[in-house]
Amino acid sequence: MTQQQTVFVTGASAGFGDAIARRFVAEGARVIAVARSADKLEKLAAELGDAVLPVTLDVSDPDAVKSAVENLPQDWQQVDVLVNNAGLAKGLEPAHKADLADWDEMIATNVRGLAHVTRALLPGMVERGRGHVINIGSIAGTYPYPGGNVYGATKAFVHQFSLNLRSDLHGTGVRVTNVEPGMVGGTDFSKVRFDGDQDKADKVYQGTTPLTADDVAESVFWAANQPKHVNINVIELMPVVQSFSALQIYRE
Ligand code: 8X3
Repeated sequence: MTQQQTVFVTGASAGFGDAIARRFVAEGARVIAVARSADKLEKLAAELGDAVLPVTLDVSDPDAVKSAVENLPQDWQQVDVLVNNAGLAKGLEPAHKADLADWDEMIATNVRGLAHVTRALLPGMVERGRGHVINIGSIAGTYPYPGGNVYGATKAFVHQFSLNLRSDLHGTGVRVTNVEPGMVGGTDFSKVRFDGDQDKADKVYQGTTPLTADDVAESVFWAANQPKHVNINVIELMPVVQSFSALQIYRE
């Protein structure tokens, strides 16, 4: 890193976001740590000190996003890297049984929230002729699986939005990357998906060595620190224990 980066990380109070914030701060960057929970953010800020600016914000609330970005302290306004990490999966039921409230929540955060945060920070990046949007996608946006329905579709949005951003930002110097992890253990991802059922969540990772949040943070940090003429478009990573399977055939 040649100069101190200012990194805006959403969903920074846990999981990937927490690991990403720590990774950047460890390398001398400062992080605007955004999350819904003020308490958890305060803990992170207390631990990492002045390098962290905690911002309590629910990215699914468009007015709150606009005002949070407009009201960043003067010396934190020049964001070099936006990591759109806030996102969630809710439910693994087939589409005809899924809870519509779960679908709405995923769309509100993974799609609308990500789009609004990006739209709020992009003009400054374009004006400065530098910046980097790093989205956290998922292999679920590329490979369908039973119960993936809306979750996978939101991540397909993130993939295509990332590529389309690159087209729009052509010639501006602003970079865009989509990081698409597969199975990651040690976070609340599955607990949230299964509505707090820890046993069900633990079973997902039983007998496996999944990716860790630190593995994802490493990919994000690496993409952000390539020479400035290099744009990493997409990073897809999986644990060795995860791979592809045959298409399913229903036999009558
Ligand atoms: C999560 C990856 O494999 O659980 O984004 O769908 S997976």
